[in-house]
Amino acid sequence: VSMQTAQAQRPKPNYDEAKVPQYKLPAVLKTSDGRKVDSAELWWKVRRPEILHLFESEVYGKSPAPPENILFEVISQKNDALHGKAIRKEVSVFFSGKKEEPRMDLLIYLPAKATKPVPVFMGLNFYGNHTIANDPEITLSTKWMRANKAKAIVNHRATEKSRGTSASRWAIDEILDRGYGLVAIYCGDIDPDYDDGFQNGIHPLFNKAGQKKPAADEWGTIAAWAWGLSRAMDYLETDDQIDQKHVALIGHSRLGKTSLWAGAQDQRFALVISNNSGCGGAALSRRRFGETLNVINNAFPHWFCDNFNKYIDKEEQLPVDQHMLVSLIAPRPVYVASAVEDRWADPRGEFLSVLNAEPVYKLLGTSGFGAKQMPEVNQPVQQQMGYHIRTGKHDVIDYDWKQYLDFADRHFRGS
Ligand code: GTR
Repeated sequence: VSMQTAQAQRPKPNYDEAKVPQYKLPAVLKTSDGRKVDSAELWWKVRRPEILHLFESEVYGKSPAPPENILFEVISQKNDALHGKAIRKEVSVFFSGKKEEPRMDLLIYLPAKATKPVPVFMGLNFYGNHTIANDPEITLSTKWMRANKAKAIVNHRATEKSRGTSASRWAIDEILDRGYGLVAIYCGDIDPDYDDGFQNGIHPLFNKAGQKKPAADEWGTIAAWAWGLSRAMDYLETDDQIDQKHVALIGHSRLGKTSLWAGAQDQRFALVISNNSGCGGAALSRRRFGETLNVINNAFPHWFCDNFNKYIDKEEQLPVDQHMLVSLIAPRPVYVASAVEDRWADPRGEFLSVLNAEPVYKLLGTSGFGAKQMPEVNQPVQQQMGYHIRTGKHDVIDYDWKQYLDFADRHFRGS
């Protein structure tokens, strides 16, 4: 799709429920050859692989297999970080097996008092690991960042003043007090968030001979970020301070789209959280409410695979919708959160994805969702699937973390 044409035709966002088009969702429990999926076996053997393949080829793009020579190096460890409260480790992951770029850095906090392997939340961040906590000893990222005055980014680089500028999004004290660890990674370590034709970041490492950029069905930036989360999991599996069976993924917004896609593909992630992920995340594309395929693919041409452009203004032709993305996480616990003022992300569309994925959760023998209608504001619903819509804006706040920690307690600790 030529950018100019699509831009010229770009419609105004719709925020009127009455103007949501009539739509029919693709059936999640019917195989491509028309069979009703009425057993777990048919789901695992036929339908789930079909859906996974469709998201790979039409939405996010197919990612490469894990590299053979991945290298991990613990670069720092302190057992009395955060005034004695936490163990802090920094681990570099070298994707090529050589100590050179591309490299991603994991920042790991674990409760200092832990006597056995701890469950962790793992999430990507927007502006570097040094932004997520008020801890002056975190290594300051030197990577490219999107321009942002509030984050004290100067010439696309972090500065000393950038430290802690995203701390409000990470409830670190609460997480540690409740016995969980946190693993943070800057998304730009995996792929910088701008459209450069995939010259930087992880993509070039996997080009075939003569290949200049990913093919139309190969990984975009969201898929690359998701792939990076799986490589972080490869490291966690080697770290005996971490309870590898209880790794929860969390992501906000573009990084919430990413946590869903990572959790869909990699079943080692035990629980998946999408915070305000919106279009291309939890929100149903067919509703065309707030952000649409037209807007997102023009504003961020690098996020999805090129095949996704085929469905701009033709959402009804998509062979999937985002409820099917949620269904790929079944039977593992999944939590989707919305915010009242985040209409751009279509809160109702996010809720409806959970609701329409529930039949798969039920088929696989779980309690499912437990809501038939959108719950009241600030009234979370939590069973195998969780959802809330809270007051306020597009953000991650302590209220959200409180629900995620309760949800993790329920599923990881049976309380
Ligand atoms: C917006 C984009 C959304 C969401 C958001 C974010 O510009 O339209 O899809 O990803 O950015 O990541 O904060």
